[in-house]
Amino acid sequence: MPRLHHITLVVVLCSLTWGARAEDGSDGWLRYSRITDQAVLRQYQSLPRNIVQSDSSALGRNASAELARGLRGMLGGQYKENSGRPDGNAFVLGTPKELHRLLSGWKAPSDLGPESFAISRFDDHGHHLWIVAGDSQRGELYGVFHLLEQVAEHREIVPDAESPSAPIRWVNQWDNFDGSIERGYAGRSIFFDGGHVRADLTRVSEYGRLLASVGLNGCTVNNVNSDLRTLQPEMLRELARIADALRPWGVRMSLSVDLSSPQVVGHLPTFDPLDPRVVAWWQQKTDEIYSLIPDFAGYTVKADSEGRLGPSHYGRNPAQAANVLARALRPHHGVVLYRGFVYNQHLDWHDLKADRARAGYDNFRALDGKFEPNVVIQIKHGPIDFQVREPVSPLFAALQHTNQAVELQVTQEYTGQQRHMVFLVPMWKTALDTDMRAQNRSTPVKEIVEGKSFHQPLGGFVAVVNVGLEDNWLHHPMAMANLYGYGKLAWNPNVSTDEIIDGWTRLTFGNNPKVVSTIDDLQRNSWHVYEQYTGPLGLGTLTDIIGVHYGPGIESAERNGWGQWIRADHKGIGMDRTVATGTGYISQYPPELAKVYESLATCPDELLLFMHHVPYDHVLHSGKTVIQHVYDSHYDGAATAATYAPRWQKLHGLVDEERYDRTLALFRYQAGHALVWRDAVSEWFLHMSGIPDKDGRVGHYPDRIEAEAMQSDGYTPVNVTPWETASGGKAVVCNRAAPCTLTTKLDRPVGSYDIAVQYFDNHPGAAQYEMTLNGRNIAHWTADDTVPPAVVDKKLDGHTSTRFTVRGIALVPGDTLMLRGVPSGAEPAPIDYIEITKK
Ligand code: GCV
Repeated sequence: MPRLHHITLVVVLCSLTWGARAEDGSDGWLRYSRITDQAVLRQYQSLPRNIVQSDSSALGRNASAELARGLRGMLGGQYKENSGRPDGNAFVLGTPKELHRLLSGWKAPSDLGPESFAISRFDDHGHHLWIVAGDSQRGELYGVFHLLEQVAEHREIVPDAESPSAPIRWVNQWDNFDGSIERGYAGRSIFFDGGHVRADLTRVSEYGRLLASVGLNGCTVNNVNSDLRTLQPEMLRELARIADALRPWGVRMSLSVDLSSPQVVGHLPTFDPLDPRVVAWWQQKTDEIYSLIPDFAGYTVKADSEGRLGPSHYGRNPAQAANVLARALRPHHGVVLYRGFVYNQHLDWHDLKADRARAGYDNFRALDGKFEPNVVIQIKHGPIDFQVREPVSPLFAALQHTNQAVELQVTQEYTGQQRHMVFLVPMWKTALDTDMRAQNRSTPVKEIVEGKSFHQPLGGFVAVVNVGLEDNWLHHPMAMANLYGYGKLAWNPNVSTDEIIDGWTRLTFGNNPKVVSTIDDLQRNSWHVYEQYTGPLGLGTLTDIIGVHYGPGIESAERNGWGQWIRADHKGIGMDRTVATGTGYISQYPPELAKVYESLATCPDELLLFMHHVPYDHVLHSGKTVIQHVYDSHYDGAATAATYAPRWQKLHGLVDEERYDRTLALFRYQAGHALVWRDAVSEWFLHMSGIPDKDGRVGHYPDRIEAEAMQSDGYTPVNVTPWETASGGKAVVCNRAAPCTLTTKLDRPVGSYDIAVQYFDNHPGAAQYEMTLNGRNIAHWTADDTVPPAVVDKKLDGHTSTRFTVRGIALVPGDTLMLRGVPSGAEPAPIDYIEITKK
């Protein structure tokens, strides 16, 4: 090839490669991908190419740079940024004061509240201007992201103004200084490593940008189970670097602090919040923090909960503790987010009146009105702990003279840990829209936390996010919809689920109608589907609650002090929380709502077993019995999860390969794991109730061959615990260095079949599996997934059970199928069963 052509080809290839940048998910919903549709481009052709930034703060500069970056990415061409008076058509960014300096004739909108923005058109000396005005630079930045979102969704840019629902719109990260993340499922911490703040904080700044783009303004960067070194002077100096990285995005850093710090860090003989030395210590420590971090947002406090020390140690209450911190923060405009998650984890299971759900109300109700004005009680949306379904916490209606924030969880601790697709916005909206009827009037949770219902000055929204170092932040490409959706709801809790998911999909995967409608549909229903196969009727997630909270582990809920009981016996199931015969929890709700929950006639089916103990043959409003509902919902949910992969496959070629492949693999995994859930829960209920499934599915698996029933060379049977997480309660393992085999003769009629192998993928270890048919290799795979993620689990159980399916295999009677397992390290190539289904 002549040299010149060679060079040309290299240039062309380079630009092609550059144009088709790898879609690893790191841009989240801020992809700014080039618009190629000419009709769409035409609607933006009159947009200015000049950007005038009227102020020179870091935030202001970021706002104009972001506008240039976004428009350049989507529309192409160059954008000039400057700060002088516009000398042509331009975007002009600024606060009213700065804008007036440049454009004396421009009038600021009268209702530009805190952090709000207004986008308007203005003609000045014949120049057509788009003004992005923010009441502060933060508002300006929000206006820029809003404008860019319109373009990315191919919408017309129109004058618009928005303001946030509430001042607190924070995220919490449960990151530890060693770099691990409690309940984090996407790799290690972006903030910490090896006991220190990371040297490279690029990802932190990128995270700040993502948060700002959906209007979030605060980030607690360390675990609420706070490291006792957090407030040491040298650690604070390191932490200040994180605040520096977040500041240009208008995100203020806050820290989780342990209330024993005056003793541990300050070497005082006490941490009693009422001791004057302790009061002085908090004052001095807070001043020290502000000298390093002038915009420090405040403290997040977990105390007297799950082993953390707290004011109860000295017979003090949460208000006495919170107020000491609040008084120290107040001169600096900082706040205390004191968590309402205070409960006794050593409850007496034998006591039928004991009830963990009561704890929030019981601990805080009497303190209403006793907190300083810069204290906010941070309340998990349900009274237990982020289960797949809970009623809202009664504490929201009980605190009428205290600031409140609702705590949600983006990290999917009890909802599939970002290995299952579960779009949580519908769940959060159910909670936020719940009308608590406090004072016998409309008081939806969203309006309580916004401060509207009881006229509180502060309040808002917090979500535990736990992004990690993985490229795409949360592991599952679909999971970022939860972070985006959380931000949108915190900004405006009245925005609809449809609007949120549609916006996210367009920004994340583009505007192709087929792509948009497919992803929107998949996401929209995914919470309901997950609830169907993991814990219907208000039972909560039927997971291993004293372990990793991932796969099924039904009985783990019972007979311990944690109080996530389902109180199942051979006759019935459910927590009796009624006033009449139960724990009295229901009385914590305002009377109108309590009345609905107290009566079996009005209690909604989806919360029935949270509120009542009933026999298995109790008939629901739907007309089904409880037991049949449990069976049906598990079968229906797993069947719907099995449709995700084939529906996704219809998008092949319409979505970039990287995210397409990753999502497909996760959907296939989810389909298999939904079956693990389905079978474990249904079998367990069959065993407990003794009532058969009227459709004859539970306990009857005609297409299965148990591993322990196959002819073995080297494989030995083992009992699996809990028993319901393996078919027949047993599996086989290869406990020798050499490979083991299982062989069986098939007698299937001639036809095409899918052959699924249910096996266990332990972590660590990478066992190899091979399947042969009449000596011919038909499949080979490695068990090297991290399921459940980031947790070393050597056990065979509901977390590690998974499946591999080989499709479209032609069978005739008399075929010989052989499975060969090659153990690796701690992984003995375990197998549960094979299932052969006709295509
Ligand atoms: C950070 C649940 C989680 C814990 C978490 C706790 C909390 O119990 O399992 O990991 O601790 O909630 O919210 O404080």
